[in-house]
This record gives sequence, structure tokens and C-alpha cells, in this order.
Amino acid sequence: MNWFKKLNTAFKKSSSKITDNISQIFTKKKLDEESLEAFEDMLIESDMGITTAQKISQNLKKTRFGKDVSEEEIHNFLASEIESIVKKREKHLVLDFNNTPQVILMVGVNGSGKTTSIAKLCHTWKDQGKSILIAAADTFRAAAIDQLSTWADRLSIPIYKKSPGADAAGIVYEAYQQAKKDNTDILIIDTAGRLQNNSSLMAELEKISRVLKKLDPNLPHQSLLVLDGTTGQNALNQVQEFQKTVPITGLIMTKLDGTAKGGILVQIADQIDIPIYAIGVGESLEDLNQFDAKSYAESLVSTNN
Ligand SMILES: Nc1nc2c(ncn2[C@@H]2O[C@H](COP(=O)(O)OP(=O)(O)OP(=O)(O)O)[C@@H](O)[C@H]2O)c(=O)[nH]1
Ligand SMILES: [Mg+2]
Repeated sequence: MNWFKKLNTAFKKSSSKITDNISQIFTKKKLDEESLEAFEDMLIESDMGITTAQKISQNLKKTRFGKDVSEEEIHNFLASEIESIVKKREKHLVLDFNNTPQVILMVGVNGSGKTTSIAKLCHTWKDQGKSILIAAADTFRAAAIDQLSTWADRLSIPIYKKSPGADAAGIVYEAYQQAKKDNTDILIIDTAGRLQNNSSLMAELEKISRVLKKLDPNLPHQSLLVLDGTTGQNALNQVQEFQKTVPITGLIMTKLDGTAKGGILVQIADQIDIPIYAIGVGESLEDLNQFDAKSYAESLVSTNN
């Protein structure tokens, strides 16, 4: 299955909802205040947030108010608005293999998809022939190390781990030494899920970051925040809060296959200047896609699922 098709399938829920709503809203031919308001509400309901929804509906008003509009026109308009918003954040995760190990720190709230995304990224890098070490720095959740070890075994990638409860920053320190010694291309660090308002766990993350900076002020090369696409509005707050502890260099948004909303990505792209590197559209190793603005926009508003 090519990835565009896959994305279309993945967004079936979000897009069919938007599609249904568009056909319900624009029953009259003329674009009036009432249909504009319903259009804006629909965008808010799909998690695009008030500011972004208003901006899009104002743009629609500016060009089409009082005119006859077809459903197809609205679809095309919305797809192009979404594309222009998210296009700004469409970037590829580029690693500098002249400077190894490239150190990638994965952070996010509980269950957002950090560990699974690590496995998916490693799968891609392995295909590219890169050597990898995974650091199991989630020593907080009891089963976390086993979960990561299972993925590492499946991928035949070495993992640096200790017992549950061990000091996470210490593991990161030692894993870096190991990666350096072995000339490893990539060191990727799995961290415990933490709510952005949990000060003691945020302090632990700060310590991990401090330890890395002591090893080399340029570390980590990437701090990727993994967001659960089904979380809704809280995702925006997660970005803002994590950003205060570790400067986030990129976002991965997961579970876009499981949401009837999906618009949160549009809102984040509109309001936060951080690249979106990848999206998760399922639980298997192949289900991580590079973020592509055009395909995302078209799939979100697609009429032919
Ligand atoms: N449908 C779907 N499920 C996903 C995706 N990414 C992760 N999951 C699932 O979400 C659940 C949590 O994923 P994990 O990778 O364990 O999340 P985590 O952030 O490491 O969780 P903690 O370590 O507990 O904070 C698992 O059941 C994954 O299979 C995705 O893109 N789509
Ligand atoms: Mg995990």
C-alpha cells in the first residue's frame, strides 16, 4: 500500500466527519453568516481551536461571502487553507552523521507513543544501514524496560538498560559513553511518560538534559516531543510546557488513525513554530510516516474514503 492510500485510510474517521458536516452545512447555495458560523463550529469540533478556526472561516468570508458556493469548492478551499498552514512545519528529520553518535531524546506525556515511535524510527534507520543504541531511561513505569527490550530484540538493535528504579540520567550518561566507544551512529533515549505539570518528573527530565549538556553542550541533537493526536486541546499545552524544560526540536504526532478529530495538528502547526517530522498512523513498525502537508490536508478533507 503506498503511503498516500494508507494515510487516506488512516484519516477515514476525521475526514468522513468533516465531509459529512460540509454537506450538512452548505445545503443553501449562498454563503451567509449562518453557514459560516456552522463551518467555524465544525472546525472547532475537529480540534482546530478557536483562533485557527476563526482565521480559516474569515478567509472563506473574505473571498466568498454572499456568493454561491459548491460543496466541492468548500472542500478545495479547506484543503488548501490547511495545507498552507501545515506546510510551514513540514520538515524532514535530518541527522548529521559526521558528528556521531547523534543523540535523540524522546519525551512526552504517558502513553503518547514514545516507545512505539522509537521502534518505528529505528526500523527506518536500520533499513538505511545505521547503527543504533537504544537507552532505556524510562525506569519509572514497571514494564517499560521489558516493552523496549522486546522491540529491540525484534529489531536486533542493542539496548542499554538497568533495573527499574535506576537513575535515568545515569543511564543516559553511560549509554552515551557506550555509543561513543562503539562508534554508534544514533543513540535514541526512551524516557518515562510524564504529565507536563508533574514537577518532580519534569525535574528528572531537566537532569537528563543537564547530564547530556555536560557531556557535550550540543546534546541532545534532537529532542522530539511525541503527542497523542487523540488528546485534543491539551496537546498545545503539552508543547508549551515541555518546551520550558527541554527545547523541543521537532514533533511526532501519533494515533492519527484513531481519531475522529485530527485537526489538533493544524492548530499546533498554526500556533507553534516547531517542525512536525512524522505522524503515527498505526501500531506496527511501518506505521510512521514523514509528515507531508499536502497529503495530510487532502486526506483530512477527502471526499472519497
Ligand atoms: N493506533 C495507534 N496506536 C499507537 C500509535 N502509536 C502508539 N500507539 C499505541 O499507543 C500505546 C502506547 O504507546 P507507547 O509507545 O507505549 O507510549 P509511551 O509514550 O511510550 O507510553 P509511556 O511509556 O507509558 O509513557 C501502545 O498500545 C501503542 O501501540 C499510533 O500511531 N497509532
Ligand atoms: Mg514508553
